[in-house]
Amino acid sequence: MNTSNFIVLSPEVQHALDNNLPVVALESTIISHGMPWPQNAITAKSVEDEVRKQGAVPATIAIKEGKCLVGLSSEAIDYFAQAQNVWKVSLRDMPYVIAQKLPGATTVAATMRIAAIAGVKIFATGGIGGVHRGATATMDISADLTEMGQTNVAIVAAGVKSILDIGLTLEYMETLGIPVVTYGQDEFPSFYSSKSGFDSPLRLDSATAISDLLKAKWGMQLDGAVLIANPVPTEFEMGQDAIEQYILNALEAANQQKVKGKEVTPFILKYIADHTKGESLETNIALIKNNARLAAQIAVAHCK
Ligand code: PSU
Ligand code: MN
Repeated sequence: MNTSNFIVLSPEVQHALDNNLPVVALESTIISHGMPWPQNAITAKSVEDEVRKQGAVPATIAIKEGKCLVGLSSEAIDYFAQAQNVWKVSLRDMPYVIAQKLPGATTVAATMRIAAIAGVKIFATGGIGGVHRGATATMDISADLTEMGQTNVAIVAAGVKSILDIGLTLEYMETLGIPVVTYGQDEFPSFYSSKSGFDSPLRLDSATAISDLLKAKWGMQLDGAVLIANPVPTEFEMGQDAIEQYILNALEAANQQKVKGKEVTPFILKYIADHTKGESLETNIALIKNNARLAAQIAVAHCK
């Protein structure tokens, strides 16, 4: 396979790609900047197990010593879960972190790009970045969206967190030509909750139907991502009103502490985790495992 000099596939991922076996990409920002130790390492490994149980190969992606790693060892997961100096790497940070040989955890945007270069088409995560509340003034719009407008990877996520402006995020995805498909329900989910108050633009009810949509999109050279919104399982759902108050408090704290740029999303996520006594963390872990399962089922269907 013709991969770039900057990409290193694990033997397991290399073998799977060489033999057209299903592979699911996983991001590392959620490990280094999205959850506390040790739940982050435990979750990263159990997410990989969920992918394996469905008959696919997990490819967790991160950057180390000048290489984009596609497929991490258990030791490497522990490293990214514990090290204090790991960069949060979106697209604009990639060349610097690679050239300076710094350790980097990849966001949705960076993970997608590396996955696409390696030949991995299906990607599971918790939530994507999007258009922030107040973006009409701050212009804080995640590079995840622009990357989704151009790179051919399907992302399974639990919708969009209401730390973002969900309506504007949906509008922006429409502008970029990104199909938004909710799995198994009509309403677009909002991460902690299966509800958001917004209709999903599209709905499909099986992994095979989703794989067919991917084949039609990319077969028609309609480049870019598909967002597959997978609602959090109801037993782990949090009430929309309860979470809204924490989000408002988090946004207020970010504002007061003058948090800016790439620090905004991790700050808000950490604030919510710290102030919900672990309930949000439990929900987060459950939904990412649920996303890994669906992503693996889509990857399996897509290889047929
Ligand atoms: N939203 C979440 N959980 C996350 C992130 C976003 O609910 O872990 C992470 C992802 O890695 C995402 C990144 O790609 O934050 C977006 O950061 P920014 O808004 O700075 O682009
Ligand atoms: Mn931002």
